[in-house]
Amino acid sequence: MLKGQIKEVEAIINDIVSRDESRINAASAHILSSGGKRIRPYFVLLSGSFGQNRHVELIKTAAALEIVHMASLVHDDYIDNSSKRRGKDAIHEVWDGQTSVQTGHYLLASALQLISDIDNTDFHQYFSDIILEVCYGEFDQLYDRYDSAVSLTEYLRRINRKTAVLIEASCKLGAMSTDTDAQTVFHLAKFGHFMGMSYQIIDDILDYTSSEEVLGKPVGSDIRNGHVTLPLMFAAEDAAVKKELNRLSAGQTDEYFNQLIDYVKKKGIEPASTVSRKYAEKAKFHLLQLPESDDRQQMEELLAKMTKRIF
Ligand code: 2DE
Ligand code: MG
Ligand code: MG
Ligand code: MG
Ligand code: MG
Repeated sequence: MLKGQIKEVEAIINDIVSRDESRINAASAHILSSGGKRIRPYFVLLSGSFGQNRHVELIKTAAALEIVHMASLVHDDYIDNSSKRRGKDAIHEVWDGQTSVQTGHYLLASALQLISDIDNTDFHQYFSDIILEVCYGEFDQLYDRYDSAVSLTEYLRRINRKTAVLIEASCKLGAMSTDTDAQTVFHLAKFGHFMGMSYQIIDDILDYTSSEEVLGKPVGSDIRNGHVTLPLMFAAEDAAVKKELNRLSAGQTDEYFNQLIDYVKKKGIEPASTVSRKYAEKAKFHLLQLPESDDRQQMEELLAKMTKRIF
């Protein structure tokens, strides 16, 4: 049943990227065809299984959230100057920066159109709030660039905004589509929040530990872009590393960055993984407050998959 629903979500997205022959549609189709795990749609649909099933709303919400995610990736790769996504050339590489900006806007507007079909103003309000949060998260990150003194609180707030908010929204909007009770909505939202935090910390770890072949996107780019993330923050608890980190700037040499990456691999990965695991455990705690079902079981399995993908 879930697979069938995901197919319906795919059909909506496909429709949006094949409206005409324009370059924007070709670029949107390009990001769509590069795959993706459809994590957000899965969690919308699964979270919608705890109350009255409202099929059309769930499918549209799932598609809209995936499209916002796609839009944010198109812009993210341009902002991060990242040449690959899911093993394929990024849009700004195949075409150019202007095309990537326009494609992101097009996808975002299409998501808004889908959500406005749903006759529920709470939905509209919440949906626009989360998009704003994602924008704020990226702004936070921009302002924190090359700031070697960024605090743990600032880091956690930033990853919440740029990543966890959207995963939380998948669970919350899925639940809200079904008129389920406030307690269920609460636990699903918390589950999504903690899973999203765990997930972005792993993304930040993989930027140090993985390879482009495995990840389908360039690695080692956070530090080169001046983004101080959790693994680096832990490594910098060592005074010698902290001293090096204080010299972080855009003009640093390859040798400097490679040295810092080595330090992080030795000292920062283990403690950052522990924090990620703790968030995953919190997510699981909230999930287990809900009644047992096959769908809950699937959510538990997805959580495990998403939060254990180290290396
Ligand atoms: C992924 O972080 C974060 C993505 C949020 C991007 C949001 C933008 C502003 P990463 P990876 C650009 C809002 C834009 C919208 C809503 C259209 O660590 O490692 O850069 O996968 O992700 O590149
Ligand atoms: Mg990026
Ligand atoms: Mg980014
Ligand atoms: Mg990343
Ligand atoms: Mg990512």
